[in-house]
Amino acid sequence: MSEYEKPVEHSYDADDIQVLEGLEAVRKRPGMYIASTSEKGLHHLVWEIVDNSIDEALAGFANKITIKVDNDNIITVTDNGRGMPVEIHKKTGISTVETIFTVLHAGGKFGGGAYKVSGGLHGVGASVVNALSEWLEVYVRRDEKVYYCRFENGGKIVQPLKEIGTCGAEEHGSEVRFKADPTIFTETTVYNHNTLRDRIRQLAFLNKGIRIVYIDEREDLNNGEKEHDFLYEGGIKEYVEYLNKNKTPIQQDVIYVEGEKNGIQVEVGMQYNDGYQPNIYTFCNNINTVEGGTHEEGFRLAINRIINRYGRNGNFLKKDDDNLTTDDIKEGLTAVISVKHPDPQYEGQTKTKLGNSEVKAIVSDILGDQLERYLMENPNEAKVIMDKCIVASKARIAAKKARESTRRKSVLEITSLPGKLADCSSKDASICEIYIVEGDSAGGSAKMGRNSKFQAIMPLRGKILNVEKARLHRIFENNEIRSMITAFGCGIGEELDTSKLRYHKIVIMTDADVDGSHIRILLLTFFFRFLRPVLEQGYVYFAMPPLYKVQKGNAIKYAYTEQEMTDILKEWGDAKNLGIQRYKGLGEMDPEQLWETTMDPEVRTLIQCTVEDAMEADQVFSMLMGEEVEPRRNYIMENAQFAENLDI
Ligand code: 0RA
Repeated sequence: MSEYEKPVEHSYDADDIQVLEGLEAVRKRPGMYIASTSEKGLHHLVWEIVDNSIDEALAGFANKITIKVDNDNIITVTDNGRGMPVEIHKKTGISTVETIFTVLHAGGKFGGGAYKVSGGLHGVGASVVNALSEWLEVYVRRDEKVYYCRFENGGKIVQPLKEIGTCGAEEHGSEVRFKADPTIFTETTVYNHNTLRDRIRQLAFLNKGIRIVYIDEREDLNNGEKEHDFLYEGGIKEYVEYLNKNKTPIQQDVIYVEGEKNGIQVEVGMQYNDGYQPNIYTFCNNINTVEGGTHEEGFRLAINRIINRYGRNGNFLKKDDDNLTTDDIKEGLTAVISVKHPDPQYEGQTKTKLGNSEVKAIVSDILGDQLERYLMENPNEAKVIMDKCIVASKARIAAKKARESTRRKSVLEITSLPGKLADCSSKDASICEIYIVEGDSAGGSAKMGRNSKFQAIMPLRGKILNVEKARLHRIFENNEIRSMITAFGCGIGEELDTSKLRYHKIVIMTDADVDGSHIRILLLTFFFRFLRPVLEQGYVYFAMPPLYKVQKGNAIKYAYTEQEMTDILKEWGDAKNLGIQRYKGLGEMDPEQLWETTMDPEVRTLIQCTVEDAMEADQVFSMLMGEEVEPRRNYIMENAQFAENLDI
């Protein structure tokens, strides 16, 4: 029961006081009503007001909403709906407009008409915004009249609703202007342009046919984007196209499904791209339900049932084949699932998991029927989808087999270690090191020069697999990668267990040249994607081989950087009687030199690799493999030699 419905035992004045106490409670504990009083909560205010206009539009009375932020960070939200009701409200004795902005939870259910679709999660009502504003004004255009009221200081009425003029009959609608109270929002009262823009765009996708205009007058903050005009007649069909914009769809069109049952509206858009990641977003009443819930369950149920049934009937799946798993079906699938529910129940850690149990069957039935019909009516598209899912399932099965064969079963099975690995004799991981060495000849020197008690050597040959482009099972098929995984002994991905790691130092030893650094990028990318905890826990290092050897008589010095070289030359004077050798690669060093310069723990320098290093490598990689042509071309021009070795 909302507060204004409580039995009225007091006089009109007492009611008035009760209203003020309500808003005062909001100011005392804003955290109970909005997300926070930080930047997030500030933006929350905007969504509270916008939600009301979206409800008016969803009820069929408005088709345009404008959201403006001006130089003083004043927000103005305008719609072309019926205009908020201006007559005296029976229960409060004041105008309905004022009631909306002063009585907690009074948003919506007045006339008992349409339910409140929008918001819901934080649908605490416009009164909360008023309570947390320095001032707030409302203009109503209705029946050819313009009405106005104003509140200050956290919702205290300073101008009760009054008629201030006339307007054309077609100029109906509501306008709310407010300035967030800086004594409440102490961190900031400055809105983030991109936050507003992205959510407004999303609202336009989720509510097809509603035109939402976003105006940001703040020249220094608006990225040069003063105005956005969002209108998507296709709704989430266009949302899915937008999400797949930088990808390569393998289907002509987005599969779009909509339906309604028991007052619950369901909309689903889906389209496959040639990638491997699923991109599935779910919403209830325009809220992104990031924890999923019953609508997502219904979606999974439907795609699983229908794709497998179609696969069997169409003989894509043979008699002995297992069913496709949901993961097989989701590979490369971009989908948006949106439901609108009159009484949503949210669960989960962050209250973003839809809990209403009836939704599961409703989504499953509506999507199932229409998806099946789509596949029947579009056999070419259906074939593309089936082929994609079947390839995914084959890859999954192959990857599982490969994982099983690379998994170190027990210490006794030492014979299964890769042939090219020269293992160390110690089994104490805390002192063991493995050198990943570029090239066979350097590998040979390292094997001879090492201390075989605790140093293992693993030479890498030839082109290393490009993990970004390769599908999972291709990664496991690659010999260099398999050898590394087997040697490390800790498994990878979900099954990774660093307590099983056989070496507490994994040392990447490459030439100090461009190719060497590129091999490092490839290795780091692989570690970043599949062995991240190993990186995070500090087990990965770079060896630092010298650039120069300088000899004067019997004395030898090594220079590891150009600066060190300059220093040595300064110290030893004229170069005429110095023997200077510039190392072009590790292979030029004999075993003793390699030991005494790069591998001997007493003198060597190891650089511990950080996750940031790996992240950067990963980004270079993504850039090389990604869609953007320009940066890739520049990079290839600058690194032509390396690029030849990469199949991009
Ligand atoms: C007429 C009746 C009701 C609300 C509105 C108009 C209305 C409210 C807002 C809020 C922002 N813009 C608006 N435009 C119109 C009451 C609705 C009900 O009780 O269901």
